[in-house]
Amino acid sequence: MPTKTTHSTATLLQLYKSMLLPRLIEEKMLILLRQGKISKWFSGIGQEAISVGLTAALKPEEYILPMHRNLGVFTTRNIPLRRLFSQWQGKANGFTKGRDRSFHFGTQEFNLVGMISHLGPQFGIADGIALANKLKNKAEVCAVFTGDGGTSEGDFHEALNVAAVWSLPVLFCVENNGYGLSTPTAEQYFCKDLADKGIGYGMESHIIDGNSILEVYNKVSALAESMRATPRPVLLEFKTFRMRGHEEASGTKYVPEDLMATWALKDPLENFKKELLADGVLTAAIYAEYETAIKETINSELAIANAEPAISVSLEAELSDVYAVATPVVIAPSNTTHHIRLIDAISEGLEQSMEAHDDLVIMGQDIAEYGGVFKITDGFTEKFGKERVRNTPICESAIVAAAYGLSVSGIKSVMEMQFADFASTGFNPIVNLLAKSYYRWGQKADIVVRMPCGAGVAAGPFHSQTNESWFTKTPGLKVVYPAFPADAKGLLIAAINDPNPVLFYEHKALYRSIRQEVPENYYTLPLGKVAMLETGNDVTIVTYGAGVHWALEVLKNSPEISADLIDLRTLQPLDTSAIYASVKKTGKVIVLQEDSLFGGMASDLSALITENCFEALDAPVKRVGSLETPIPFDKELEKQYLAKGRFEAALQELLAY
Ligand SMILES: Cc1ncc(C[n+]2csc(CCOP(=O)(O)OP(=O)(O)O)c2C)c(N)n1
Repeated sequence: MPTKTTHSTATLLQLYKSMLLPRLIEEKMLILLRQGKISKWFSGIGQEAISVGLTAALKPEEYILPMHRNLGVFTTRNIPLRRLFSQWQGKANGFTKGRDRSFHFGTQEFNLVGMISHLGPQFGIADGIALANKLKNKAEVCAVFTGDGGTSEGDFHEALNVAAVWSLPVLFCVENNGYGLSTPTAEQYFCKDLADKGIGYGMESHIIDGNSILEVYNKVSALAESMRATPRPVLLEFKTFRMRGHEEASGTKYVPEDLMATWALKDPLENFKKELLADGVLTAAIYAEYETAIKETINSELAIANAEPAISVSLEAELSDVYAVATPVVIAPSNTTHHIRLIDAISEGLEQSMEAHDDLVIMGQDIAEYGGVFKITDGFTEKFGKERVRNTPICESAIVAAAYGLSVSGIKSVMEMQFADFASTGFNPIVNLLAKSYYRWGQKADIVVRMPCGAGVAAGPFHSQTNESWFTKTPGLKVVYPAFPADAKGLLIAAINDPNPVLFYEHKALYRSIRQEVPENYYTLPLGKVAMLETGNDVTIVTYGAGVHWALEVLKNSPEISADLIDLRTLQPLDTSAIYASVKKTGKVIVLQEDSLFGGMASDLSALITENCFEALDAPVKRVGSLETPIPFDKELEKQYLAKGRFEAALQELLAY
């Protein structure tokens, strides 16, 4: 381990200056906060050695995922201060167009991925970035930060586990600063040191004095070098202390004074300064020069940020920045077809996508040699290898976040939820990380989450849900729900080509029961377009998924009903113009969904139709959905639960209105 004497004077002074910069910025920000010029501040005073030492030890191209106390990461990556100041004032020259606050930002320009408030998803993102590095044969590490409080989140455990199983070169950096908001560490975890948690994952871990810049710099430099040569995750616990409140407004009343006094003596900046002065590396004159220069820079950069006008409020800009826009790849279906099941069509679309995108990665539980519980990826490992067809531990949340990490690194991925029901354990990163990413910092989340869903298979409350409405209401997500093999294949290929996060619903009861002629080539169908399956004049039936087949059955048995039958195919974005045109023609509409009725697609469709087609309606919009109960296991109970049994009567009632 190198010591102080093995570093050049230039390196030592650079490390000192790099710590002084965030300290002086913070001191300035605290003044501005008191003057009401900035709104919220999370202080990293006393913890600078960790951010600065680690960032200085890594290469600029290596990704770092900081948290709310890591100003030193941003400054050591040399982000122009004017841009940081603009970010904190919500101005355009920041990194989030005024859409996200203080440290919730990342920038590809500086290889930084910012946090979301939920803390935990950061860890899984680091896994994804490290995986991308491995897949691209890049000898790079990735570092992710958390506080002691964040280590209690399930995401922390999932991400460590995944990184260990996959030997990912991630530095998991825990800044143990004594408190998580007001909660002391004794109420946060029960092991002696947080570093001990590495043992449970078979992971190397180290305790580092987080208030010693040289210890941080030396140990991280050595570890990073070794991890580049031998990729593996390492858990680092930096012992330090939070010298100010959780955020400035919350104070530190609950922190014992003697603890504060003890740690004040361990101030990383002051102690390093003393050492450097004692060794003659730093002199009073050099110090004065640094301080003056940094303060001048802060003031002049702040003046530039202050002079920048407030963000201009544009409705159009807001609405157009929710989804990444890319010219869709349009490939026509071939005339050569074969008669296959829905499940085969999905498998074929996936396989052809793996061929079309040679870096596309599929991740999911039991999807490799076993072929997935539905056998959709059967034979894929032989063809594409285990690196691209990855079995995952049962860690939905970390894998969704890892998929995002792959996307940050420019790699597309498809994640298979074993059952759509289990998306609940990956819910947070889907709705908070993936969905909001493009809007927050222009970073696409190029991910398809496959969702085997639906009832009618006597699978009970936890393997039968069709939970699309958990996601259709979240801006930033696309939701696709095909009912036929040819649609499923073309829409899946389009979803994989789309740069946005897409939830792709596949109904289990249709997997093996619905067959169709399906084009054999690699082709796309447009997202956001309905299919008009039947045309008529008396009523419009709007449905999707299994509902389409229920409606077709009723129409087949009642040829006297003249109906437009609309298969939505995509729920988000929604093809409203096709729906409105039909309703305006027929004057009556029934919306059928498989999910329990309240709060589902049918409710919003009903509201939209009422608002937009009221004058054309000859009857109230009718909604049909399943019962307001969990989904029962017994076949007869399930039959009673499902909307199917009530659809025909509701349709007749509407026609008779
Ligand atoms: C999932 C979630 N729960 C709670 C919070 C509220 N919260 C924000 S930061 C924080 C404390 C974090 O403590 P720690 O990880 O130790 O980091 P520190 O602030 O001490 O640096 C809490 C409770 C949150 N943001 N996200």
